[in-house]
Amino acid sequence: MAQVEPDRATKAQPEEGERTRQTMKALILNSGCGTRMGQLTVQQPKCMTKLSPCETILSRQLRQLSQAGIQEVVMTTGPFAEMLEEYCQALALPLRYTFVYNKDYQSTNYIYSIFLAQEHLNEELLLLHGDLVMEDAVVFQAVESRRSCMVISSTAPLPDKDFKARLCEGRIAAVGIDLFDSAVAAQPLYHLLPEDWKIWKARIDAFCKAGTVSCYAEEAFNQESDRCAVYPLDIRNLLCAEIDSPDDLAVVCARLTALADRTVYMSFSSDLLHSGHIAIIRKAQRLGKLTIGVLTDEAVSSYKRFPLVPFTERRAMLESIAGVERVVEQRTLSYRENLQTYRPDIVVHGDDWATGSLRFIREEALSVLKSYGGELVEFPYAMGEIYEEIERRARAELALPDLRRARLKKLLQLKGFVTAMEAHSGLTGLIVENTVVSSEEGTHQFDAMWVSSLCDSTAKGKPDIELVDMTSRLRTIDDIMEVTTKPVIFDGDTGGLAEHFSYTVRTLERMGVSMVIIEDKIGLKKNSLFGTEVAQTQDSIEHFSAKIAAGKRAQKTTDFMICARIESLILEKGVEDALQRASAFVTAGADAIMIHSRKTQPDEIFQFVDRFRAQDPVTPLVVVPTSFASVREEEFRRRGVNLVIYANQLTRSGFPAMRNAAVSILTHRRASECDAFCMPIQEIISLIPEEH
Ligand code: SPV
Ligand code: MG
Repeated sequence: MAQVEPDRATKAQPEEGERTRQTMKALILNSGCGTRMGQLTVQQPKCMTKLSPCETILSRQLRQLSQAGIQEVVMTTGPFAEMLEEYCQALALPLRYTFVYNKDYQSTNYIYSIFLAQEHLNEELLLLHGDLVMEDAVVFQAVESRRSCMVISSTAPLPDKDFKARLCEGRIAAVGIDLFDSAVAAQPLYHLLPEDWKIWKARIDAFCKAGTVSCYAEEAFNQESDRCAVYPLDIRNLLCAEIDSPDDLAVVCARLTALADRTVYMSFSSDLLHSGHIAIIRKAQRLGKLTIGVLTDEAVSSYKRFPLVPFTERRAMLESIAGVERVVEQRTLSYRENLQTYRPDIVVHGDDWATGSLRFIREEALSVLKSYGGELVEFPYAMGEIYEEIERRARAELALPDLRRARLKKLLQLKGFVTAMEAHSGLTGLIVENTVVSSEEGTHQFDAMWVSSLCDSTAKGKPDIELVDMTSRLRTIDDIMEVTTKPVIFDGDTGGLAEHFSYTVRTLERMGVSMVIIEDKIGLKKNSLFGTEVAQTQDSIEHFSAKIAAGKRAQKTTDFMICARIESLILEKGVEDALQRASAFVTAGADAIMIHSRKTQPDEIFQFVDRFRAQDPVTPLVVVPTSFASVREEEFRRRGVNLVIYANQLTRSGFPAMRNAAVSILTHRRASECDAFCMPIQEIISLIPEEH
C-alpha cells in the first residue's frame, strides 16, 4: 500500500502546488557518456534513446515536466551537446532551456556539471538524471511535494549497482551505491526546496573547488544530510528507473507497455464536486485507466447524510469528467463486489479512512486487493475550511422543510427498511443525528427521529395523557429540527378531534415533519404500555377512518404520511380485529400501519405482520419493539416490516444516570464521587461547537 507524503494530510490546499511550480526549475543531468549502452550511444546521447516510435527518454521527461507545470529547464550536457540542444528546441514544448556544457565530461562526474551550472540554480529545484524513465504519477508526486524529497521504493529489491538510500528518523540520511545495510532502493529524482538545495549546492561548490570532481554529487549531500531536510517519497511499485544498458531498456519498455493497460478504481459518494475531488481524480487518472464507482443513494445514506443530488445525476456528473474511462454503480460501502468484478490494479482513496468509521471498509478492500495482487494508493485528504463550509451548507439545505419532509418516503422506497430513534430535545436530537457505529458488517446509523408523546411528556415532568398541549409539542419538534437534518416522525397520540387533526397535519407538514402516527383510541388516552391495567376505549373503525380521511384531505404535499396505529393487541382484541382495522384504515387513506403490542414475546406481532403482508404487500408496516425488544432488525425486515421505532431508550437510559448523580452528591455531600460517571467539563463545554 503506497502512502504518499503523510505530512500533507492536514489541510492540503490544491492551489499551493501550482504556485510552487511556476518558480521551480528542473535540472536534468545529461553530461554522462552512457558507455554501457553500447551501439545505442555511438551516434547520439543516451537520453535520446527511443522508448517507442514516438518517444525518447528525454522527450518523455520534458513532456512530463511541462505537464506538471514546470516552465524552465537547466540541462547539463556533454557528448553531442549541440544535437541535444537542437533536439530539445525541435520538440516545441512550452519550456525555456538553459544548456550548460561540461567540456570535461569524460574526466569528471555530474557533480562538476552542477558546479558549472550553479549560477542558474538559485531556485527550488527538481533534480533528475537524464536517463530516468518515470511514469507521470511519479513526476507529479515529486513536483507536488511540499517538502524536499527523494524518490525511493520500499517494495523494490535493493539494486546491486544503482542508488540506495539510508533513512534516519524519517529522513534521507545518506545516498550512495555502496549502502547495503538498512537501505532502500532510491532513484536520482529529487525535489529540493531552496533552503535545502542551498546547503547541498554550497557543499558541491566546496568539493569542486577542492578538486573533488569525480564523485557523485550525493557525496556532498551525505556530508550535509543532517542540515538538509530531504524526505523519502515512497513510490513503491510505480515506474521510475534508470536506463544504463540495453537490458535495462528492454525491461523498462516492457513495463511501459504494461502500464498502458493498468486499471485504477476509486469510489465516489459525494454529491458536491469540489477542487479536492478533482485533484484526487486527476491523481488517479495519472496512475492508469480510471473507473469510478458511484455509491448508490442507499449506500451513501447508510453512513453519512442523505445525498442532495440523486445517484443518476451524480453518475452523469462524473461521466462528464474528461479522462474518466468508465463510471459504474457501487451498491454498498464495501468495495468487495466491484473489486471482484473489475479487478483493478490500483485502488485510490484519500488517507482519511485509516481511522474512524471507514476503517473496516479499508481493511476489507486491502484484503481483496491482496488476494489478486492489486494495490492501494492513498493520497492526502484535502479538507480545508472551504470544504467544511460546503458540507455545512449541504446540511443546512437538507434541514429545509421541503427536503426534510420528503426524505422519509424516499428512504422507505430506497431501502425498504428504516429505523427511528426517540428524541425529545435538541441534545437528544443530536445524538440520533450523529451517532454512527461501524463494524466489519458495515456502518449503521438511525434514519429518522421519533418525537414520542411519552418522552416529550416525561421530559416536561408530565404524564403521557395528551396533557402537553400541541403548542408545546411543536416547540419540541422545532428545538430538534433546529439542530438536525434527519426526518421526523411525530407521535400524534389520538390525533384529537378530526376537525383539529386537519390543522395539526397542515402545521406538521409546513414544519417539515415527514409522518404523523395516530392511534385508534378515544377519550382519555393513557400510554399503551399500561395495556389493560387502565381503562382505555378503542375508537370505532368508522370514526377513526373519518379522522384519517380528514387528515389526508388537509394535506398539501404528496410527501407527508399519516400512519394509523392499531391498538387491538394492546387491548387484547386479537389479531383478527387488528387485521380488519388495518385494511379499513388503508382504504381510508392511511399511508402506513403501525401495529403495537406489549407482550415480551413477538408471536402475535409476527402473526399480524405475516397475515397483513399476505393481504397487503405494499403498505409500509411500523413496529415499536419496546416489550419485544429481543427481536433483531433483520428478523423484522425479513418478515416485511418497514420501520422500526426505538421509542423511549434515550429517556430511559438518561433518567437513571441523572438520578445516580443526584444520589451520589446527596450521599457524599460533595460532587467528586460522581465525577467518575460524568462527562468531563472540557467535553461538555465543547460538545456543541458554535457556528461561525
Ligand atoms: C410513545 O413513545 O409515546 C408511544 C409508543 O406512543 S408507546 O410508549 O409504546 O406507546
Ligand atoms: Mg405515545
